[in-house]
Amino acid sequence: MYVCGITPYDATHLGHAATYLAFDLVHRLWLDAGHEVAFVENVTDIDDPLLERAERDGDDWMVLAMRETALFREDMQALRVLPPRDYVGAVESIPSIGQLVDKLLTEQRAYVVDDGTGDIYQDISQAQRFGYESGYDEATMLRLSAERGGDPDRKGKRNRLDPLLWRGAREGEPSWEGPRGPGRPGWHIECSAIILDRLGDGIDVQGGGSDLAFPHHEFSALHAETLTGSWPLARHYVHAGMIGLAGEKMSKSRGNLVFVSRLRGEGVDPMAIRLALLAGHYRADRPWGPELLSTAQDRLASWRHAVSLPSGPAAEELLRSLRRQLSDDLDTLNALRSVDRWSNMAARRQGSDPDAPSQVASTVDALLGIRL
Ligand code: 5CA
Ligand code: ZN
Repeated sequence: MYVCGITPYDATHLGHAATYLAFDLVHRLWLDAGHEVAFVENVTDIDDPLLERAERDGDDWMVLAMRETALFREDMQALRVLPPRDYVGAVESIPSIGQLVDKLLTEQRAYVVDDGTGDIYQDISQAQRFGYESGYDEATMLRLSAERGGDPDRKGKRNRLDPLLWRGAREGEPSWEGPRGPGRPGWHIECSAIILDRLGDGIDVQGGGSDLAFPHHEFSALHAETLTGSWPLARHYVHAGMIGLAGEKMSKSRGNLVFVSRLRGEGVDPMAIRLALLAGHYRADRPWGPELLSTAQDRLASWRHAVSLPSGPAAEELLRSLRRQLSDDLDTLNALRSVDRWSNMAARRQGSDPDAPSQVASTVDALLGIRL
């Protein structure tokens, strides 16, 4: 499983957290099923938004990236997201990215724009299966490309949607030795390179939020498939819904953010944050609100009370229900209700199994990542 990581120019907000929690449930379910899980995540520690933020705040981009990456890892740990096997940066992957871009150029699948910038693009007109990942039509692709970091109006490209593989060095921007001169990597090839290096082709899950369905996952897949000749890059492209605030997607560019670290700083139990985010279905776009958190706090308190009792109803049936519900497209809504039911019965002193409270606590911890 490969999950697209953060671009570390701002702290982890609840939208990021919700997306990583969804894939953490997949990770936990696979471990529970006895699989050995190869889980890799990147951190986009060089890209336009990071440089823009560093410039705006008079920060060193590298210091900004290191600081926000460290904070993200702390937040994930507090939320009990199991860490990836490999956590890989874009910068450390540059030598490998350079080799891949060189191969695409040599095979004439990519071209250098003829305007002295040194920018390199992949020529999508040669790709047979381009577009299968998102399934969007061309007009939608053009619109989303313009909104999400692409450059459909850039002069000198062969096709408007051609994705940037390598950006030639510009005055005042960091650069590294590259396939045809200095520069820095494009966004999508970063994830293709890390996937191919760490997992190989034919992964089970490529994950991220729904805003990555196009262009990012489409082009990461295209780059990798062109390089290996094997298709598809991932058996499942899995996209989590967007968390919103006051009717808009929570995003760094809109500035309507609720940060995990802020809530933690205010003394909110990270397990309540986790529970609040799991109370919606991972694929649904859904709003964040204070009532979500207070419901989760009450729920956490009643679960904690129930597992502190000397006995309760046998834990086996709850374990079976949780496995079944989570295996059904991560049906967390019903999974949480199952735990509610067990807790209510235990609180009413129904069931006399003295092992049940501790067994339920470990089950809820293992499958839902909630420490009671
Ligand atoms: N570094 C790239 C991926 S290679 C990137 O998209 N970084 S990010 O910091 O912008 O987003 C990190 C993850 O959080 C992505 O999977 C993105 O889809 C997800 N995400 C961003 N905003 C939200 C939101 N409001 N709700 C849910 N998930 C979100
Ligand atoms: Zn990615």
